[in-house]
Amino acid sequence: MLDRRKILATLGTTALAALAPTALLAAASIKPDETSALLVIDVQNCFLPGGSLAVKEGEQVVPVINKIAKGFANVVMTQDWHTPGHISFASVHSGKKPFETIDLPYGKQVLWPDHCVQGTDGASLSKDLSIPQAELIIRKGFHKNVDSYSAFLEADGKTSTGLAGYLRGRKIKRVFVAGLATDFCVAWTALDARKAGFEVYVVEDACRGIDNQGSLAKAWADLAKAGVKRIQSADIAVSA
Ligand code: VGL
Ligand code: ZN
Repeated sequence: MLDRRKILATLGTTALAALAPTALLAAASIKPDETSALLVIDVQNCFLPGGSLAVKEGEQVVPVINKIAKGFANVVMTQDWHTPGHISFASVHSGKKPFETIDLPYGKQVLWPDHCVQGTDGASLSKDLSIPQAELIIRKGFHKNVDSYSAFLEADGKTSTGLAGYLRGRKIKRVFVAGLATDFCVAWTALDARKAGFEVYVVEDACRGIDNQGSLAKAWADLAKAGVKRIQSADIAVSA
């Protein structure tokens, strides 16, 4: 007959034996290769503390992104890059306030505080990013009458930024998306990357969201439905 201590010991061993290999495998199980690219979305001063459209805890993505970037030979960064008086700014629509919406020819548009105006300090990438190997910086949202959350397609749903062509030309098959904000530019970029045929991962702890009227939960639901994989930075193998 097994006594209580023996049962516990047996359970303990079995539980450990069952769990340990999985736990070990789960750590850093994704190894970026030469067909993988990290997309670092809009880590710009306007979205960081003190910025005009500051994302809560936005600065916390920077060390996480710097760390995972070491695992990638291919890194593309994006910059939200609006004209002065851009159509997405609440300030150009009389009687409208930031975070309200309007209907535009291409659909619903959330209105924002003025942000990421071309050539301003707010539009600069964070000086704390440390990704010297980054190959391309893609700017978006530079047409005055069309917004572009996505790094692939403007909000009219048809004007390409050229990013899909660039990635295909570089033989990239898998993209990892990180940055700001989870529920806008990160999510729209990830969804369009899927539509363009890439395998797509969003690195959750390397992103922060704005969460305007349930937008963060909706974004994660849309991403899951589209087959985008939700991972953590610790899932990515960083050192060779
Ligand atoms: C973004 C709102 C407006 C973003 C850009 O980078 O997520 N959000 N423009
Ligand atoms: Zn913007």
